[in-house]
Order: sequence, then structure tokens, then C-alpha cells
Amino acid sequence: MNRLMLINGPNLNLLGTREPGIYGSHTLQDVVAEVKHVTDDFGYDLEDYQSNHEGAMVDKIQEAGRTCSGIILNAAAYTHTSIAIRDAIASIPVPVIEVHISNIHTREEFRHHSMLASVCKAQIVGLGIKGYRYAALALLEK
Ligand code: CA2
Repeated sequence: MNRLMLINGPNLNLLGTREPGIYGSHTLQDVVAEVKHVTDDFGYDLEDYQSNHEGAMVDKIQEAGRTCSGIILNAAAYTHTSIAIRDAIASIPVPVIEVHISNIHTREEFRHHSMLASVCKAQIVGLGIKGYRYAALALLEK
């Protein structure tokens, strides 16, 4: 399957509109463009999806498990709380790379733990939106 899935979770639709000190001034559209450069270079299709709803993200992860060869996932606040998203990742046969724009480990204590990290192939944090590009490269480079 020459296809990657990019999933962004709650409030990331607001990227670039608020909190530039933490998340920078790039928009979600910029994030998608960043990843698409890489998938285009490798001759892959990219599907991008953003949702503010946990169950909808679970549905999308399950779908990607059937239709894609890898997932780039920023589950935003659900990273720290969602057993449902963790179980969805664990249930699919394709690699998932967890990305965070900010460094969750240097922020508030409640952001230090990821429910998802141990079922993901890797975690990329603190590199701004470039982290999404590195995740795509990691999934596509042989
Ligand atoms: O650093 C990241 O990428 C996060 O996943 C972002 C989440 C946060 O809950 C995680 O702990 C770390 C928050 C996304 C909210 O994004 C906004 C962007 C602009 C304005 C307001 C919220």
C-alpha cells in the first residue's frame, strides 16, 4: 500500500492562531504540506485527518490499519489520557509514529506520560512541525 495516514487530534485545527510561543506560527495546512512533500518524493499518497473526537480518531486508526502502510499521529491531549486510542494502535499491523510539536517532557507534569508511546514505533517531540517530516521519512526510508 503506497499510502500514509496523518492524524491530528483535538485543537490542532487551531494551530497558528494561538499560543505561538509553544506551538509556533505554522498552521495545520503547513503541517500537511510538510508531510506531503515527503510522501510525494516517495511516490506515496497522503491522507490527512483532524478530529476533536476520541472515537472518530479510533475509527480512523482502524481504517488506516487496513488501508495504509504507516500512520503519523499527534493525538494531542488524548496522548495523555486515551486507553481507547492506545488499544486501537495496538490492534493494527502498521507502524505508528507519535509526534508532538512541543517537548511534552519539559512541560507540565501531566504531559510527561504518553499512553501511546509503548505501542508506537517511535516518539518525536519538541522539533516543531519538522517532527512530522522526520516521522514520514522514518516510515518511508528503507
Ligand atoms: O505538542 C504537541 O504537539 C501536543 O500534542 C499538543 C497538544 C497538547 O495537549 C499535548 O500535550 C502536546 C495541544 C494541541 C492544542 O493545539 C493548539 C494550537 C494552537 C492554539 C491552541 C491549541
